Amino acid sequence: MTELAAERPLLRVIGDDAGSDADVGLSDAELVALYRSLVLLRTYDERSLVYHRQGRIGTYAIFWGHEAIQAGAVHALEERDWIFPSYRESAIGLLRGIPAATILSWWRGHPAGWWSPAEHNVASICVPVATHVPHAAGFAWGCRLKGEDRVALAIFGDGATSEGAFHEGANLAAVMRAPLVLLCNNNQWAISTPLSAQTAAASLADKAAGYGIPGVRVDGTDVLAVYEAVAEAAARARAGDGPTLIEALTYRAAPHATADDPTAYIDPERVEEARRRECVGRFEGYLRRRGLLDDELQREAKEAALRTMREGIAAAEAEPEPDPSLLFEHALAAPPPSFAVELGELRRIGRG
Ligand SMILES: Cc1ncc(C[n+]2csc(CCOP(=O)(O)OP(=O)(O)O)c2C)c(N)n1
Ligand SMILES: [Mg+2]
Repeated sequence: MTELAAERPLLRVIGDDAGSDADVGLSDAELVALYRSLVLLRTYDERSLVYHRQGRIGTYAIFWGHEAIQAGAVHALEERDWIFPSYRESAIGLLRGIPAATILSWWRGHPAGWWSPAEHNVASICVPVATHVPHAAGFAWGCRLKGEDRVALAIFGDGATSEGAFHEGANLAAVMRAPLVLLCNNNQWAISTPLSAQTAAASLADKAAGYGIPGVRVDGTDVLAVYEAVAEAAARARAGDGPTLIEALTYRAAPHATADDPTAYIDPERVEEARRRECVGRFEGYLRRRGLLDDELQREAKEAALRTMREGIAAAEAEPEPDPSLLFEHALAAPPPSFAVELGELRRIGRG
């Protein structure tokens, strides 16, 4: 099942020692900034799991081990480029200045959890699988028509590549040469559906040939490999050469979400292996080999991220309870009478 994917060569930059490390041309300051982004995402994810267990946020989609895909991609883009995330990349906006409180509010189901996409160039978190791919394709095509120098990045999972929306978005973007980067996080599971049940293709990157676009495979736990692949794809898109499909290979080392029990289906040895090769530790090894990371920076980056989270959850919890009438507003121009009855019931039982 998973051997299929592992057999093929992957683009890698981070090696196992200084002799096998490569260089992507980032300055020391940029490498450290990338590290801080990784630590922030890792800390956000670990604290969110705790907040969920404490009943402070709702069901949460864990992205432990997938931080390199998100941080590598964001650092490869310009601020003016747009990001279209799925639920798996819920916190990617942190790297674009969206406050932790806003994203935590989203997971609390609170209206403070939404932002204006145009403020941060980050679209809303997309829960319906793959439906943001055509959004990103249309957006990218629109930018091209308007002569705007912007690239759109859509991040989605292996399961998303089986959806009609993925096909429609990829095909349209390719035909229109839209400046789109299609970044697939192939974590080899779609909840309990393994990759072998998802596709008969030898790799997801192979699907690119059907759209007439380049397909690239990278090690998704290597933040610099992701950076390099996305930077090249974005440059191609900017030059008017259209989309690229990047398959970032990982293995899901955490439950699909807090409501899932993967012990019923996952291979525990593969999980162990994925946890050993996790992306933050690998990048820490790389930075230490280059003399860019010491214990003090490591401690300080973690403390800064923890502070962001403490302040974020405090601010999210300080938001006033929303009025339940919001549940019924902005949906229908002419609400049916049942809405008023249901709102009255909510108020009667003290939920408003
Ligand atoms: C259109 C649609 N169908 C089904 C679901 C239920 N669902 C939620 S996550 C998921 C699996 C998606 O797997 P993948 O695309 O590999 O992303 P991952 O969760 O691994 O990041 C499914 C089927 C959904 N959210 N949207
Ligand atoms: Mg998946």
